[in-house]
Amino acid sequence: MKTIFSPDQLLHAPTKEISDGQLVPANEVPSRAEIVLAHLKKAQFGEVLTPNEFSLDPILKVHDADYVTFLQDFWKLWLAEGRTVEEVFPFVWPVHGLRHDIVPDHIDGKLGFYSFDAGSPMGEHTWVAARKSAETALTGAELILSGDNSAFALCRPPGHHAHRRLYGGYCFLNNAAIAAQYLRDQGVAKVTVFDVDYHHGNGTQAIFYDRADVQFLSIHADPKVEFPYYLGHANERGLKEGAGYNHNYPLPHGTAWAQWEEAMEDACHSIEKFAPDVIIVSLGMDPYENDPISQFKLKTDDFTKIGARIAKLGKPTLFVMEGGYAVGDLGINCTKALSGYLDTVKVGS
Ligand code: SP5
Ligand code: ZN
Repeated sequence: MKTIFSPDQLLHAPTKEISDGQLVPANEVPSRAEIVLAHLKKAQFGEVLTPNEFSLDPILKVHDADYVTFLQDFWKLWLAEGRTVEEVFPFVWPVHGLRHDIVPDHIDGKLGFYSFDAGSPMGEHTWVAARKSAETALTGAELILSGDNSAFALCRPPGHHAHRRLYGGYCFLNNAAIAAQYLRDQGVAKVTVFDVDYHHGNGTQAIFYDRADVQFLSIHADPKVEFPYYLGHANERGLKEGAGYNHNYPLPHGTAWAQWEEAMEDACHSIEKFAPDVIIVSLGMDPYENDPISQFKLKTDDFTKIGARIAKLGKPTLFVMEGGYAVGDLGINCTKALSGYLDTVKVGS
């Protein structure tokens, strides 16, 4: 299995984030990608490619043009306002009852308009890194189109919380959604996005919510008690043509393998019924028992089992990295998921 990664993805390097009422050390840091890369190399997992370059078109198929312009320009606007702080945060949002039809000119107004949390630090190089991260996913999609049975897009920053016109949850561009849409535009009829990150993939869900050509399934901590709080309940099943193509598995804090696996079995049956041409896995390693921001209890070997079960679905599969913050164990957990997949594919073929 080939891995795609660009060192430019390391340029987004936040040092702190706002969480639990205070400034705390950032969780979504460059070393996450470096340790995954180091482990894949150590395991001689396969070739590592740098992403191809793309025009903005495949990104603009998923994200609104004004939002993409904001991501490109916010640093300039920040400096123009005389700000010297290196990390950029919003602090005011257009929630219920406030207007959404006029985008403010001021940087602070724009930051809140285009975000849903204060936990996603941005800086001078965030746009370059986020664009490369999306191109990493797109290159993975190209590998699948050219006949590879699987690929690993080592995306960072992650993507699954980003909506068409909102950043949040450390995510700016929705890498998995951009890859899914690209596959559709290249003639792939049906795509499944299967999200195993600890957090609900609210962005991906929202992007495909009214569509029957992209199925979305997510196993995650119950939003009643976990970020992103306002989406990810079991009764969100899709709208219009998309009705029945969205599946959420909210699980309680403390969930360990037996309960997680039960949800995965149900999800896999829905995937089999949908019969996609390609599966995109939003691969978050944060269901891990030692993850600093998660309250699930999966063990390292459980990631092998996740990979193996996905392999049994028997479809071309693009793995797109999402979260996972136990940096010391992230490389091993990610390698386990991918090798669990690959070893099972080999046995089956
Ligand atoms: C891609 C991804 O995994 N994004 C996750 C973003 C989560 N941000 C909110 C974190 C809230 C942490 N609360 C628990 C802190 C334990 N001290
Ligand atoms: Zn997560």
